[in-house]
Amino acid sequence: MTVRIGVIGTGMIGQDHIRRLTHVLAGGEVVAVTDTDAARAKEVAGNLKAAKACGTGQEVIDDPNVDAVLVTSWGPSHEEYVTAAIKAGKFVFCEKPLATTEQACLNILEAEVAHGKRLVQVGFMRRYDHAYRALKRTIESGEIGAPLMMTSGHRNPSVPGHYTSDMAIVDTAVHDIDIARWLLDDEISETLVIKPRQNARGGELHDPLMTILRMRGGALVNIETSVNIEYGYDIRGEIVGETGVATIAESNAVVVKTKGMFSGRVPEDWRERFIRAYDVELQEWLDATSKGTVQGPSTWDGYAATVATDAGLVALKSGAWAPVTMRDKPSLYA
Ligand code: NAD
Ligand code: ISE
Repeated sequence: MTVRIGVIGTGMIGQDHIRRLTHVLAGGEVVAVTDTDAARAKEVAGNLKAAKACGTGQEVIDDPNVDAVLVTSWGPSHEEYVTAAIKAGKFVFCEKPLATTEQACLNILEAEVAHGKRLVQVGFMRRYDHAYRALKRTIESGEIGAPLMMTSGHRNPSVPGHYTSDMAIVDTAVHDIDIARWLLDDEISETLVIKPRQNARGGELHDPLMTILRMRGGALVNIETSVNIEYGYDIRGEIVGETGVATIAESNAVVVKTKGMFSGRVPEDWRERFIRAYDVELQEWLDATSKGTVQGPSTWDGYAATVATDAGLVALKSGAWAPVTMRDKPSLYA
């Protein structure tokens, strides 16, 4: 069965996902798109074989030809579309963050629990990356003993003009928060956000930021968020265990040695670094959707990550540890 997909948001990642759904993956076809920038949606639809440009996200969701919805619009708009897709009983893949506030995530969670069946997958693509999967296998094998500390480096060469210091936590560190929960198989109990000397390239932005998570089991996670580091998109991860250390290797395929030097490529952006992870993520989503199921990161995972980013915003302002307090986990996500 071909899953007919409606895409809400045809910006950078919307277009990248449409490219992979159309030219790389099997079992899906984009049949409708929309964007608040109507000209952009029209242009994207025009480049596809059988897609129409719709005036609104709700129109995409209501379209009887749309089996499943891909939400790739700006974070603050996710709640409206994901909730509407749940109400329509349609599977929905929502790019991270699930929503930008704890309350918005709770509203989605309550809508899905009321529906009684999982419909939502959140775009935490690191869980599909071969290096992170190898790191998880290493932890689970017991080879380095119980994990005690994790370091997560999240470096962007630059960010667009509308990017704010809050986004460094809500939009960027949210990936590290999710991957820490997943790798350590634990929830977060509190968080602290520290401001180092500011990178002059970022103007007023608090950049870099150092976010520390204390997990319920006691492990500490140290997240560096640098969003103006110029040299490339560099994602780093290391776990210190009781008897050993496991580190994500450099992502370049080739190391060049010449004239007394060695070098390798640093990815330009997330599209390059995680290209295969996005492919696996969306292929697995298509396969599950065509069978009427969902398997990837859930609404609960999206909610848990945003509870931590909300606490991170409190900690950024106060300079003190902020508690991360979650509601009980509904049995739907057991
Ligand atoms: P973008 O600014 O390039 O594109 C967003 C698009 O959404 C724009 O075309 C904008 O006009 C449209 N839009 C905004 N509000 C809308 C609304 N209410 N209805 C319909 N369209 C609307 O941004 P982007 O980089 O593509 O990011 C989009 C989402 O994807 C964000 O949630 C972001 O965090 C996420 N993202 C995830 C990854 C990842 O690695 N998983 C990478 C990049 C972006
Ligand atoms: C962007 O939205 C992403 O999700 C990228 O993966 C991340 O590295 C970047 O900082 C975000 O703005």
